[in-house]
Amino acid sequence: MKIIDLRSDTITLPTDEMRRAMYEAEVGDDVHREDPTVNRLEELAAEVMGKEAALFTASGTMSNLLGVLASTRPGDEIIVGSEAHMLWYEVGGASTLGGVVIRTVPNDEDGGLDPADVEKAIRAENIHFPKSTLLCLENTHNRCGGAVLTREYTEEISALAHRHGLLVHLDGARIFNAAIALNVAPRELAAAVDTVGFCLSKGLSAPVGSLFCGTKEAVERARKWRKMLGGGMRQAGIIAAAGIVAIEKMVDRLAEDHANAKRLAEGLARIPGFSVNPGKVSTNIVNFEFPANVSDFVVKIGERGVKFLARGGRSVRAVPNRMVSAEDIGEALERINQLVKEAS
Ligand code: TLP
Repeated sequence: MKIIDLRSDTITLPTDEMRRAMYEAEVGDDVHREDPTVNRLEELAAEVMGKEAALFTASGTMSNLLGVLASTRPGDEIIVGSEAHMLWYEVGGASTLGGVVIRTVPNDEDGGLDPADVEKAIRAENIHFPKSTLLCLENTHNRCGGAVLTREYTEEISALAHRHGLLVHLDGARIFNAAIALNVAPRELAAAVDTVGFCLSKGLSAPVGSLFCGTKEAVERARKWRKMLGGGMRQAGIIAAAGIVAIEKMVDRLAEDHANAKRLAEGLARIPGFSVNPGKVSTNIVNFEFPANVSDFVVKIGERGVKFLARGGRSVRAVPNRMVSAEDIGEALERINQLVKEAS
């Protein structure tokens, strides 16, 4: 039985071309900035995001943490969406290691924040208050089903933050998915923000890594923090080499994942009892609810070789990725149909 793994795009394995590039990578000690492959990856990332500089980091979590550390001081307050990955899944690093207060404003279902809510959350100067110094955005938005933020929206909300003296960090773990969905260059989606992190090891299929991008000054501050966190790596060109292939060769194919996500959502919508809105699926993430009469859906369908991520209650997440073909989506739907028939 073929395993169809839809838990996340993080499960994608490196391509043969990546493995060859890793084998052949020219390397040096990156703490001394002597790894030519890391340097090339960082230059490429800065160029693609339209920023002055970039830093290779271990993970998306580290890039987001560096976004906080590079732009705030302990005791500051950061404004984050109520559904943000930074709030839910990053172990509270911003408050534990950055010493900042995390203030949430509600995310709408399209991953955005109401400018009026953000404005209300920004603190006035008052002896009793922490200082609001950073607004955090997410594009695409993980918990909001891969929703995309447009360039126009990002500009509007960033201008508001800047007017009040805040900096803006964008969790762009899947910014290439947003760029493909909107048919714009990623640098357009990052133009208005001060710092942006993006991942190599999700849909782009590299084995490890993320890039933190911003001004030279912000990236130098982040470089020092990365060292303190134990993230100064030595011959990191071995993994950076795969990242270069990811950026140069793997972006356009994300459209296939988006088409498969749509196909999956449309198929699920036709199965009695499933609740999903295919019209809301714009990238590679599908959030759906399974029928009330199928208990333990994720476990049972997992036993039939289709892996999903349980989100709590009857809510489930699927993330089509390079390891899953259009035929696999059809096969997954067939196995789900069968399970539902047996349950009713
Ligand atoms: N998300 C993972 C899990 O942590 C849930 C996934 O499978 O989707 N920002 C966003 C928007 C993310 O989705 C993720 C990873 C990260 C940051 C963190 O990236 P890593 O896993 O590289 O630390």
